[in-house]
Amino acid sequence: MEQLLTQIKELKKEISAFNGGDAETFRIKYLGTKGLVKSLMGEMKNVAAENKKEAGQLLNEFKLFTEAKYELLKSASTTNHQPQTSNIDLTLPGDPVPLGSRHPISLVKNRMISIFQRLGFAVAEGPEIEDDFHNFTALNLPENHPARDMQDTFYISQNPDWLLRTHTSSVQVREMEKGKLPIRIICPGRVYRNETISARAHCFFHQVEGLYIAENVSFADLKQTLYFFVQEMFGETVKIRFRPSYFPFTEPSAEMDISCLICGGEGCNVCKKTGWVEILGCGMVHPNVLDNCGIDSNKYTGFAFGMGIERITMLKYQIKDLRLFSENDVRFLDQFTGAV
Ligand code: 2NL
Repeated sequence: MEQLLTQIKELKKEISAFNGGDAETFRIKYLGTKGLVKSLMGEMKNVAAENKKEAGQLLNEFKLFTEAKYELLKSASTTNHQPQTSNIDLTLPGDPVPLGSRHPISLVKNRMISIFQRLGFAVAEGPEIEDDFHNFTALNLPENHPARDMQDTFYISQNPDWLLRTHTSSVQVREMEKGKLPIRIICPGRVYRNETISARAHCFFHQVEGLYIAENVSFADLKQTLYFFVQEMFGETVKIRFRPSYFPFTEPSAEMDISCLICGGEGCNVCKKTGWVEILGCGMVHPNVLDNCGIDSNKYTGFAFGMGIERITMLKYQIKDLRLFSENDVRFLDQFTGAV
């Protein structure tokens, strides 16, 4: 047993230091049918019965050690002995590496940001998991408003209520709470609503909301800001119109349409023969909202608006199914390589 141990120890040293030839020489010397591993195995019959188990383990471990060295020599020999000449034409262009492209939602979002930045709007961001106050209460939504329903909003917990924000207005509430005026921000980001998924609805989408609060801000400021936006986004010939609407957080409230980009107002399928397509909701910030956020509604007024980035993107690129945005199909995404 003692003798076997010293023998293995010596051989391991020898093997570790082996560099006297190629892998095949090594294999024949140690692992071949007449190799040293085999002959050591043969010694087993001379080991006393009570030591057989331990000796067997030692020999097995030694065999694995030797095989590992052989594998190492084999892989080294394939990398070291490259042929001196080859048929590879080094002047051929390489295989192209697919670079990917910006997602259409990001393209449109970035463009929207840059348009509003030119009007002095800063970008504000906030959490996607919100509390009830910032998502609903501060925005003048009564306790029993249907948007608060489990059917419409994803709740993470109830009492206290934590939820996935249903709009980025919550970010604007957080900005107003900071108390630094005037405020001129846009809030891009992902929002969540509990909807049945279809070509027109999804359980999440992207929004850009805008908020401008200062002294003497008027509806005329709102109209001019949004007119500038659509001209930059869709071209100078685009027309706008406002229709009265209702939101709990604005008064008065309106929906804004643009003249149909497909038929130019003549009437087609996209505009359902009306010549107009709705693109956003807006209004003057409700005094209750200002008060809820600690802003003096006697001194300050403001306007706000909100729009879906998916909707603007679908109009701009004539995309007919909302689900394409979240399916990661490269045949769809590839088409936006180089787009702006
Ligand atoms: C829509 C309509 C709108 C707002 C969002 C807003 C935010 C604050 C105060 C007042 Cl903090 N209003 N946001 C106002 C009117 C409409 O969005 O259809 N969005 C997709």
